[in-house]
Amino acid sequence: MVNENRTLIADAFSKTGEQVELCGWVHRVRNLGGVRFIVLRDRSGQMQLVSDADFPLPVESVICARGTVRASDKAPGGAEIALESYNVLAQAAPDLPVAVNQDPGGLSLGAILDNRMISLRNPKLLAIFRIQAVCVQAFGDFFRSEGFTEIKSSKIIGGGSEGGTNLFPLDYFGKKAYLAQSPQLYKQAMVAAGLERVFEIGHAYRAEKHETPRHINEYVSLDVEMGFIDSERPLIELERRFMAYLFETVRRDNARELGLWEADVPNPESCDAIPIVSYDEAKDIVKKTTGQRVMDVNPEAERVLCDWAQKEHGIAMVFINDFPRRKRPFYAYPRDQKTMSFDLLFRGLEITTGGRRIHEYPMLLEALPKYGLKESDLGAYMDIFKYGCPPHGGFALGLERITQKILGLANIKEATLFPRDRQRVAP
Ligand code: AMO
Repeated sequence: MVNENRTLIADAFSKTGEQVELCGWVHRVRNLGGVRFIVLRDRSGQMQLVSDADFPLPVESVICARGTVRASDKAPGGAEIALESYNVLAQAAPDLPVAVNQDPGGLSLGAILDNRMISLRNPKLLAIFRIQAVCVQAFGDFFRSEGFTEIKSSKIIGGGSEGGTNLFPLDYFGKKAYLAQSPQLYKQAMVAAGLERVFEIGHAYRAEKHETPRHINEYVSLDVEMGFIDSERPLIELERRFMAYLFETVRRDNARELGLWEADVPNPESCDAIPIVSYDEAKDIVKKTTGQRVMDVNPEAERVLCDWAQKEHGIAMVFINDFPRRKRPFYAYPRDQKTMSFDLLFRGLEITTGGRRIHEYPMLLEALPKYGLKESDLGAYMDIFKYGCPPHGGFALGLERITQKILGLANIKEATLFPRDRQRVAP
């Protein structure tokens, strides 16, 4: 029987002199001069159990342990348990494929991902996903408080939403379907349906063949869309406030996890100082800083721009707006030869794309051929505009990229529970 009233390890530290029952995983076992020091781990923390008796269980076995809490200067956290008895809920095999009680810095990414089911038990690796969970929560809380309604749109779609490439085809009862590249068209539909402000947290699929530290084939897209705006500026200001809220929340709720990684988020107040530069200005800044002319804001340019922003504005983040039409999908709202669209870079990486969308039916009809599209390619999407849609826009953040950059992880796959790449569909 499992005692449902067991004490959580984090709470046990303040129960000196009391008898407690803790349940968790055997994290480490040491035998020093006949005394066994067993570190037990649960979701709230770790605690040392001390026993004179033999302790034959392999690490990662799951037990419930009973004993008295006593203060000890030598024990981590200042208290330990004098182990009196325990029962075994599950005995682990002795050949653990990767160590989970050491700094994962010694493991290759391949070893971490090949043994994902076990490597996730490493408290430092698990901490990544505690931070990620707080990011998801902060996103929902912030946008709900701003009057946005959460939606869940289908991930099986009949055609592309971000252009025809990078689509995963699917045999759908003998018909061709695809995995959604983004909820783009659906979030616009829900603004027009009358919700005005919507957000979605869901997977997006990109059949990108390249192998980079910033791409995965399945990622979590944090999407926002809102009506009654007439440029990208209100979206930028909304995202600026969201980023400040996110950093404040992570700093408050993830102090322990940030500590494990020796990482920190930018000062929330400094989000007010994130500069907004146009696409052309961004390229000029790169040229001035490096002496090199760039044709595009490529990954190297993104790093240069964030270093520049850190130096000039005190925060390694930059909004870039005014992207040329050829760089943006058909739905981007034009401003001369440019578009009312933007990206947000954070610590050298694009984490957001957004902008105002074309909402006028005639303008959309005119734009489609420029992107090699016909009205019939978009099917029911066109009804959104044919029958009255407010001016609107939105943006999307990549959850894994935010997590990666908060923690300074070298590869986005480290910030993905079960990453999907060209080689990897399991575990
Ligand atoms: P975009 O395609 O730029 O825009 O994607 C938005 C954000 O999603 C993340 N992202 C990815 N993360 C990991 N691996 C990938 N392969 C990947 N692709 C994208 C990035 C990126 O900034 N519909 C528009 C958004 C909008 O305008 O609202 C879109 O999907 O963080």
